[in-house]
Amino acid sequence: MKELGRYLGLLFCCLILGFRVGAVPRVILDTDIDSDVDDVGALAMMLNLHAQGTIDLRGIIVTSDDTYAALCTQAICTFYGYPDLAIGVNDRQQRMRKHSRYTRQIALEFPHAATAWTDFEEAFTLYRRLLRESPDSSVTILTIGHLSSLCDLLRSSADDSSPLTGLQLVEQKVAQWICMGGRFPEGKEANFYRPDPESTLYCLDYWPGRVVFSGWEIGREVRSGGEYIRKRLDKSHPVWRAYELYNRFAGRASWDQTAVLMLTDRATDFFGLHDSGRCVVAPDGSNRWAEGEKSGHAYLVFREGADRKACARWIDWLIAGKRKALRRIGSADTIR
Ligand SMILES: [Ca+2]
Repeated sequence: MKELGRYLGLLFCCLILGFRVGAVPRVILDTDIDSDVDDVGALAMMLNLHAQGTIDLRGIIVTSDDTYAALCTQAICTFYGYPDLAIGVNDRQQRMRKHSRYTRQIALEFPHAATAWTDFEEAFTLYRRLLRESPDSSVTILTIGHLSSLCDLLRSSADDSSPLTGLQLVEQKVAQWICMGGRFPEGKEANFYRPDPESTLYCLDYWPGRVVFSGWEIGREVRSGGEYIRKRLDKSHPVWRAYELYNRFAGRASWDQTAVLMLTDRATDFFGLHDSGRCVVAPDGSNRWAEGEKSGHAYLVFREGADRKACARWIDWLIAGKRKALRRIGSADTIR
């Protein structure tokens, strides 16, 4: 009976996530890894899920104006054994600064191949290449930062790499977009309004497919990155170091990690979807949910009685790589 329940849970997970049964989802992560540490936790989850075969992480778009953000990202990927994972940077950011509590130190303390952010591929070019190389309707784009690079992709024209425009590539290759952004049913959230609300407006106006939003109000209630991470990761681990530098393991809201959790079977333990209507964004980047017909937009809601602490535990386990999340129906994987 318990197995039947798990099977039905997985089936529901696949249905709400729009995955093809049996396929390991190809994922592109788009992160503003700099000011907050939740991007580091999310990246660690992604790399562990990739190593476990739960997802197929194809590349990382770094949408940040921090000089060290992409180098920090490559240092973390290298530590996990993926030194060649494709990384793109958005070079139309207002000129680069360094303002993070951890990116510079991680980049300096941990080995990686690149020597400067200018060594990396342009973000929308990498987006185009990764999409071109993928089967139709196979890619999940997961954004946990602002939407400048995604907007550049959508606006891109046909080029030598593909006769398709960015919009056509998205229509053909992308199964869904999971977006940490916005507040629901209404409010103002940084990924939408800072620093580039125009891109948010453009992406939501022109995105041709399905979007699931993990709003600010979800991650706020899930506190991860505390004592468990301090105790379970070695001090020589870049994720341990980033959390130490950020707030010495005081714990932090899990905005970005709750979006990553949507890639795993555990999502249905905690979340449901509200999908009647659409997300409307104002020019200042604030947003509201307009109730109405189904539009392809949906936002996460907590299930009634959902255990926020259990959700945080799962996130910490996946950050630390101490648990395995299931990827699909029929998998022999089990949760330990
Ligand atoms: Ca972020």
